[in-house]
Amino acid sequence: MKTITKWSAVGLLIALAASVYAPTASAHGEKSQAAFMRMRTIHWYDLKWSKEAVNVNEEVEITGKFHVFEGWPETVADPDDAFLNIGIPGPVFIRKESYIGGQLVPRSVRLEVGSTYDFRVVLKARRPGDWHVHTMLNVEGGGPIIGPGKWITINGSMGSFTNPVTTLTGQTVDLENYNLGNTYFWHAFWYAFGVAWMLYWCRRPVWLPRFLMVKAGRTDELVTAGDKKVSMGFGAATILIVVFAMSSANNQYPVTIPLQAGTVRGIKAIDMPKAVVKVKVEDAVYRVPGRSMNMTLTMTNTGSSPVQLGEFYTASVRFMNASVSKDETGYPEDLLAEDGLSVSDNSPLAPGETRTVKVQASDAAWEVYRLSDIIYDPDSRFAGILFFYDASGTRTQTTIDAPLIPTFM
Ligand SMILES: [Cu+2]
Repeated sequence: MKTITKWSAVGLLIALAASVYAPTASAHGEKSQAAFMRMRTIHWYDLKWSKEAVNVNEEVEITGKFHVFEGWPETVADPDDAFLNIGIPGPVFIRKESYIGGQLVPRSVRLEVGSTYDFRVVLKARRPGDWHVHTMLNVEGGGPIIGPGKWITINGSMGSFTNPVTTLTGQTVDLENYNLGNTYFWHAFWYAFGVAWMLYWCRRPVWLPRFLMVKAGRTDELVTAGDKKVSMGFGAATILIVVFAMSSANNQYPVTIPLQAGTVRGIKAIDMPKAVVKVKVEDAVYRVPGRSMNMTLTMTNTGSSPVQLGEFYTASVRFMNASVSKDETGYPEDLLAEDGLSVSDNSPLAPGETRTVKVQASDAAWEVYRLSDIIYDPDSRFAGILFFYDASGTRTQTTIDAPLIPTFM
């Protein structure tokens, strides 16, 4: 008995503690996805957010580029049917516009593996709060591919939100409440109609007397001539109301179109210049447990100006070499390793020169975003982008891809 009391008390304490301790989620879905899939599907880069705080009804623009990695995983369907989405907890923003390659993309698109695209999404603030906004790509047969998320604050009150749209019939409506009254009316109307039908019969005793009369063979007496008339009335009224309401809807909205759908093909990719710096990954390892990965790279500069390695990007995390490049886009702090990239010899690589260097990408993000969990993946290969800069700041990029081997000792 005493033990039961004791354990009940412990249980109560745990329940209490659980109700008090509610950590706020700072990433939303991507951490739990397989690390090698995050590294080997979409590379988001050059992201920019026009604002970090807005009022209700104001717009935020997210622009950037994404590269569809050549070594797309077998377990994710090719992005033949993909949709450029935004990851937010419900419509706290509405999406006004989204573009890929300058084309408006309200529908699914076909993307080519290996291509790079630019995108632009215009959001309009709706619900006050601090929201973690991700760009993401939904791939049919593959699920959501989540890009980096940034916290954006919305101030004001949701009551003032409006969403005006002008139709081709010249009428301006507010989509926030357009047709709401009409929907309420017709659902309430038919609900009341059904209730009236039930009330008509429930005025009289419903169960036992009727049951006994049916048993006694007096079924016919249960439905009177008046009942039959009322039933015919209900039947006729239903059909008449449907027909008249339909024709009045047709009169009031003479121009209507079907839902517009269908995958958009022929999305324009960016004409990417050939990689100026050729990179061979000699080996790539990471320590288990640990917060960094180490690569041995053989780099050859085939360009015409000396370059230095400034950044390594993989799975939304940017490892920067602070002496070469700095972020000026307000990149999400938890994904930005401002000086997370160290290179054994990062002196300018002259045109024509080949050099083998040791590169370490190190940051808490490696563990926080569970890239270290590649140890659990059935394909221990990584991919990412290296960004090189010449003295004038001109950037070139090279995609790398190689096995990633764990070290334990
Ligand atoms: Cu998030």
